[in-house]
Amino acid sequence: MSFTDSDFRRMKEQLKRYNVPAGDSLKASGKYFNAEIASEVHSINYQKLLDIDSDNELPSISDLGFIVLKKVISKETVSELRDTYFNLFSNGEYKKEDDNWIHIKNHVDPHGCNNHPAKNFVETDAFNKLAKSERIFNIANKILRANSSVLSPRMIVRSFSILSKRCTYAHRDKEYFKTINPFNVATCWIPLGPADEKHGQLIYLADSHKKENQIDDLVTDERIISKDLAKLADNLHTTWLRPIIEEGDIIFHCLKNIHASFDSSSYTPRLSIDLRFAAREDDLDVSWSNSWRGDDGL
Ligand SMILES: O=C(O)CCC(=O)C(=O)O
Repeated sequence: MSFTDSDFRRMKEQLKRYNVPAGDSLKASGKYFNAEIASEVHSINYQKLLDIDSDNELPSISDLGFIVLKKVISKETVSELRDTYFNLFSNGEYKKEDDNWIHIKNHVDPHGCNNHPAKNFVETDAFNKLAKSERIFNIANKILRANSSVLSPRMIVRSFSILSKRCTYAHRDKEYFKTINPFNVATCWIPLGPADEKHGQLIYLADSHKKENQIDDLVTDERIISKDLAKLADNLHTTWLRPIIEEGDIIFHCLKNIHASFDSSSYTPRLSIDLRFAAREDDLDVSWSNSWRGDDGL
């Protein structure tokens, strides 16, 4: 495939916006903020997790806020899912070059709305095979200390790049997923491909799940907490943590931890899915019983 001169001009213009001044690191909603690399207590190898017998020794997301599971998904599965997703677009929105998908232009419809293909992706066999895989359920059971955890039917897909108009604002999942026992529910975030400091990955506000009452007062009518990540961290006397995620790794986080993404500086899209697992059927949010659509308000 080849790019036109105007493609290159547009890309150069957009990349100029990302000349980060010294001392600053990342940008969210156009504003700079800093994030520390999350320490190793926040990550565990998939096989090691499975080998833990005693509940007391399992990592606890109600204590840690989030945990990265290493080496869960194969490179082939990631690549198959990326191909499945980007091939659903038929008007030149994405192009594959040297085995790498590149975002060329936005779809005419908003993400997952009207004829936007994101909502078809969650119905594909490839998507469902991964979301309902034994490996993911094994992790959910361990994290929730459950024998047979339950997957909420509403499963979300997101794709961000330098062409995205917004990122994910700071929020807690408990504002969206209503359950009688938030500690019996966990979100599983699965990046499909690059998810690092260039691609607007998920970041977590350290220990924010332990400041629940203080944070309850900050939640806006739109259910978000802030678009200004630096100010939020300062006000709560804490820091943003950026987990290191390699291809095949996934994250589980608790519903009370504040998390966000930040502006991508890449044309390679950050594709990801997020699932909700509950320890028991009764812990599910019944308003999440339908298939995801972009206009669900999430
Ligand atoms: O992928 C994102 O940017 C947001 C995901 C999220 O907020 C979640 O999984 O709870």
